[in-house]
Amino acid sequence: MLAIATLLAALALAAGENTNKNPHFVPGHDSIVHLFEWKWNDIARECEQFLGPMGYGGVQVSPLQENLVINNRPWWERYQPISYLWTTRSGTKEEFVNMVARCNKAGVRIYVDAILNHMSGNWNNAHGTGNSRADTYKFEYYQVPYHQQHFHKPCSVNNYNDPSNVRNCELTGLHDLDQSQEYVKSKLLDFLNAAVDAGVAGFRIDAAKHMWPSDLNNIYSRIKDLNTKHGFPANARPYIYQEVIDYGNEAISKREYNQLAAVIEFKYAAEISNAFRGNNNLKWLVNWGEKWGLLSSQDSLVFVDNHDTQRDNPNVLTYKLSKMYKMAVAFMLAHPFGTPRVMSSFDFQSKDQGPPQDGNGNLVSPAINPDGTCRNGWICEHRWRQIYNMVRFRNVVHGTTVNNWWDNGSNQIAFCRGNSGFVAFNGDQNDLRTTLKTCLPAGTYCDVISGNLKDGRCTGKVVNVQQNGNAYIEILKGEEDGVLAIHVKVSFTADRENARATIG
Ligand code: LAG
Ligand code: CA
Repeated sequence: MLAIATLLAALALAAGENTNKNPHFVPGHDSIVHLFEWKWNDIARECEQFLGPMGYGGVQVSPLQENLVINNRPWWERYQPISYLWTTRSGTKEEFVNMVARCNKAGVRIYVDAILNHMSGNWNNAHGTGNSRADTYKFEYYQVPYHQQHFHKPCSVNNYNDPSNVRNCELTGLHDLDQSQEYVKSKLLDFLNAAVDAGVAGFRIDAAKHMWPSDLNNIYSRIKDLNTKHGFPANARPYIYQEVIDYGNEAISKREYNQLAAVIEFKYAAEISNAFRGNNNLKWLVNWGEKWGLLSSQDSLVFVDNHDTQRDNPNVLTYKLSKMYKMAVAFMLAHPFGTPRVMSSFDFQSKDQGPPQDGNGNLVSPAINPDGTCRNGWICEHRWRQIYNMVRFRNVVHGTTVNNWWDNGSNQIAFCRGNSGFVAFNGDQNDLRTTLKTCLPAGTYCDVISGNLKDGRCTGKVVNVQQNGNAYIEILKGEEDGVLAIHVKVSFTADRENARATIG
């Protein structure tokens, strides 16, 4: 009996059940989309109408906790908490609870962006999106309540060679909570546990680098198991991914945090943008993963751009450089490394510009065009065919490895995912026209980057795989996209006489 119990425990650990590293996707679903600044009601509808059917695994939502109202309503006001009430521009508590239930039912998990490090900066007449008040200069947050003694003495984070400075001082003037105090921990835990009760699957931990790993470890260990009423298995721990920006040149390392939970891999994002911008040959991606200094796959939440880097970091690819961006995102989704997060942005011209809103500061909902894309200022990268079809690809090839890597010695690369999928990239300034091994059964396949299968035919490129698994692959330098992807769920049977579409 004991042996069986030990074995079961070991299996659970291997599957990530008892760690904070399992995203708890519903089978047939994968990848997280960050619906930055979306309203809860709109997310609920998106889960039912688009994300669930397309096989997305989850949504990272904007912060749930009440924030300070700031003039001109920049997006970043949401990173200045004033209380733990669930009232924000995204909606009310009731709307949040309703959204989580509807998304779970649609097979889509919800992850909350949790701000545990700090409250607001100093502002006159501070009031919140739920009408809470604060005297920020006196560190009085009446609703929580927090008083001056719950915060570190103010000093500025200004020395990234000094862990105490980074963790005990104020990040850009934001009042820094002292998580070593039991009172502070209990307030944070009440907030996190209420979200677990509502059915969320986990949390992004904002500014994790600015908190002590020992304090975080204590907090994580006291979060409840996920709510079985929302379809989670018994004893399931929340998925936790920590924001630890580590490009390798500071005193604090991501390796102090991956013991506790998953970590957001900023080095992954930096290297991917660098390569797909043409600053590093794509052929080097042959050994993409830990050999590049990344954490292990299970420990890594991976991404191309996020809401900060798309504004602050000129080296990062974003929707604004769409051809290279789509190639980078397609590579992330095609490659098995890490848990991918797709960014879904609103259009912006300047760093501070807030999300689409009306004259009263209410968020404006995205509207959907006939072709499925968004308008009203919302970019909705997650609704771009080249991106949602690669989420589907990832689901279809789930459980396979990268095999039959091919490259031309520079920026044309291709690989198989088992015998289920094949993908090719052309990052060179010349055409790719060559016969490659696709590893797929003979048949006719639709390239899911240039089109879809519609009414029994491909709206984009057609790829004919021969009996030996080879196919002629063409990606011309001037094409809209530099990727081609095929998989077994968008194909015709090999017998052309009764060509029947498989849409599975
Ligand atoms: C994060 N991760 O650690 C978020 O991803 C990032 O978006 C947050 O910064 C930051 N940490 C704090 O949660 C954002 C903006 C900042 C903004 C801050 C607070 O990038 O620009 O600071 O949210 O709203 C703003 C002003 C500062 C000012 C500060 C305090 O830009 O000049 O000192 O507010 O009032
Ligand atoms: Ca801190």
